[in-house]
Amino acid sequence: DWRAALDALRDTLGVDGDVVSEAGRAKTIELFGEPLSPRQVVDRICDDVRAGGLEAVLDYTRRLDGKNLTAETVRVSEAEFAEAEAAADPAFLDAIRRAAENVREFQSAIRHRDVPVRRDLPGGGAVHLVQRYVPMKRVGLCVPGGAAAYPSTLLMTAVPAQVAGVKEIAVSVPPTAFGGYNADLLATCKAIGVTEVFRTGGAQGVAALAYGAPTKNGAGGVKPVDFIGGPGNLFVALAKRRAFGTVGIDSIAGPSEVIVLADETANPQFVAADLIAQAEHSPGSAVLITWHEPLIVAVRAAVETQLAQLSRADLIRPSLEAYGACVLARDETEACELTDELATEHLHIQTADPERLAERITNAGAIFLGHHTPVALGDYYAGPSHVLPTGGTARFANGLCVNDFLKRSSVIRYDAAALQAAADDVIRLAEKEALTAHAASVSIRCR
Ligand code: HSO
Ligand code: ZN
Repeated sequence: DWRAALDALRDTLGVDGDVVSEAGRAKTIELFGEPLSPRQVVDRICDDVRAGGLEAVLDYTRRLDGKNLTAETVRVSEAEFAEAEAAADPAFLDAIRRAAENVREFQSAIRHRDVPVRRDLPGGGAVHLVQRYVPMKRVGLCVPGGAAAYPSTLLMTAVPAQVAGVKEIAVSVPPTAFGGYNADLLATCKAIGVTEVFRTGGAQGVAALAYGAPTKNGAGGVKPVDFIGGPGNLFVALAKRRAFGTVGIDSIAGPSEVIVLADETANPQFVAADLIAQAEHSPGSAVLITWHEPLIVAVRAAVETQLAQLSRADLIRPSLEAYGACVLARDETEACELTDELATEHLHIQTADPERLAERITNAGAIFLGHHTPVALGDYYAGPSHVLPTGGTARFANGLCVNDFLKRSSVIRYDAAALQAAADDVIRLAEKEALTAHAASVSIRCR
């Protein structure tokens, strides 16, 4: 039952955070002396960081990550960046630079620009209106580092913020070999000019960014940010939710998903490779929807042969079995309706005329068209951010982009003649609301 499989995946994030698993029960008794739900754990961590500053962050880093860090070593030093850069493969750094350039180009092109509106009144008088955009001053970005290293996620969050014009970017990454001690990740920071990186994972990392985490003597520590973006595990997601209101956040990212929408022109080997690649995120959901039954048979066979040759098959197979599916739709229309209802993170349309089908889809985080556009291009290289809405939230949420790091203000200016022309209407509206002082603030200017 593929619907159940997809629901199961969407539940793995469990952003509600109220369920206490057996493992969680034991672990929280060990750490906190009582069984706590993930939400309660996050509440406690956030409260402690608010009260205890960096010392509390370092204490949780010791207890949860098993790392003994100090006010000095929690932040990546200049020397560590330089060392990482020297150790990095030059060809890798070249690829990073080209990827960053693609992201920069696309994000610059879609960046909101100030919009002026001028209203010249027939009887004289002018109204100037502007929708003005300014970058946030200081943002925090979460980069995961539990199961794999993600230099690409640094690119896909930091470059959009840079293009927005954000001056201060602080990165929170777990203190792991895949995170804050990963030479490729640190070299990537250096390559794109990100200099403030804290080895603080999980909820304590988010709390430090949201509330600030000063040292006792006030020197160093983490300064609070205005906005926190980027993906993470359940604890990161819950902490972001909790911090929302104190700071802005992007949408909450859960496990990765793809729907491949394909017809008889699709290459079953390509489709199989795409499904397997998404399952590699483990958990990752990979669903084929087609109205051409022979394709399902061919894709299933291709998945088997490809898995037999893959080094990471042990990781991928369980994810495919639990969260993968091939769905036979009656026809193209039913396939599109189903796809739209599922509101997937990635949609890859591998049909004869993918543009035409894409027009029928409202809900999808990113849409990949044609036989030569694997999702990996979007993950690493094309230009749109790979931080995308998951779990069906593409019905209302958007992928991260440069504009998430901008704020808008409306700017309004009337001259005397324009105010005179507007006065009667405004006074009438104010009096209807019985707000006579509002009315007076207009009439006092119009004699
Ligand atoms: N597919 C992930 C992004 C990613 N893939 C990073 C590989 N590295 C979420 O869109
Ligand atoms: Zn991916």
